[in-house]
Amino acid sequence: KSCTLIGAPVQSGASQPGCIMGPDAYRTARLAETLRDLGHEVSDVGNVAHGNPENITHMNQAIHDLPQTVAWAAALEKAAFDAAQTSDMPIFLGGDHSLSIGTVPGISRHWKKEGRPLFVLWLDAHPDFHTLETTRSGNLHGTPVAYFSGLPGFDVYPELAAPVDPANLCMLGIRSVDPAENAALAAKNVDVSDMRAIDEHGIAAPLRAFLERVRAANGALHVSLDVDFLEPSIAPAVGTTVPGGATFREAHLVMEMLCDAGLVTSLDLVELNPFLDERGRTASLMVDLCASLMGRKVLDRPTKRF
Ligand code: DIR
Ligand code: MN
Ligand code: MN
Ligand code: MN
Repeated sequence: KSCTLIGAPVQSGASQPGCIMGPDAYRTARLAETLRDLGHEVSDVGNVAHGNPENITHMNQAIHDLPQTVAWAAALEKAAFDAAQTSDMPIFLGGDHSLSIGTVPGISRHWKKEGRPLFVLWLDAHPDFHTLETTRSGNLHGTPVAYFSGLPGFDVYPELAAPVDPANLCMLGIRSVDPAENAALAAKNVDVSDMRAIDEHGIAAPLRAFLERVRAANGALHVSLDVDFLEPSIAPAVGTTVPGGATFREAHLVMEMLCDAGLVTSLDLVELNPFLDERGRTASLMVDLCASLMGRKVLDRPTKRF
């Protein structure tokens, strides 16, 4: 496959700085070389830059860095749309999760043009389903899914060319949900498997059911992988750790099943904060998960070629 690495050093959507270093941490952890060793053609197009932020305000006084986050969204929407024209697999190197305010709408615009519905797999401790009215933290990384799903109240974000149907979402790993998010997820009947459900049924069952829906609809599939999806003891480099996350094997199994399904068309790697890492272990784990998604197998590591 032709993979395009696109750096998105966004940190305006998070509460603490550090995600700005994410793209270079993935490069340092040899993401490009790892994917090339799996037989893929990889180009790293460097980091996206945003234009001048406009003077945008919102009634919700908790919100911080709205102008910069909107400027990132506009730049990343275009970068994502452009990359999707030429690449089999745009991979966005975050950056906090507010980058998906740009990447998912840009990817979705591309697939609308191609006449295929976009599905989104959200691997996260959090549903990121706040509107600008409901966010209490004011951290805009908590808003991308509500926005790109077309919920109202996002007049100051860029207009969506192709909202994602909430019926095309699947969330796995969820274990920290604010009351307003919970109400909105229920109202939209979003497919959420929280950690309690995963404990009981395993992580394969809900993923398999979702992948069958994607395949039946001839859908494209965007995967958004938040570091805090993972158990903090194996992935400490994230500002919003929540205990009880996906284990090493649960996370690799998700990636291996996604690889086998052959449906994934784009990927976000988000919320890595290298300032909080332990000698690059979280960055390396994220690279290894990406490798599993892109074809690395347990039984023939490391260089099976396709
Ligand atoms: C919390 C935490 N729901 C908030 N959100 C996220 O700030 O709105 N943490 N996305 O990663
Ligand atoms: Mn997130
Ligand atoms: Mn999260
Ligand atoms: Mn937050």
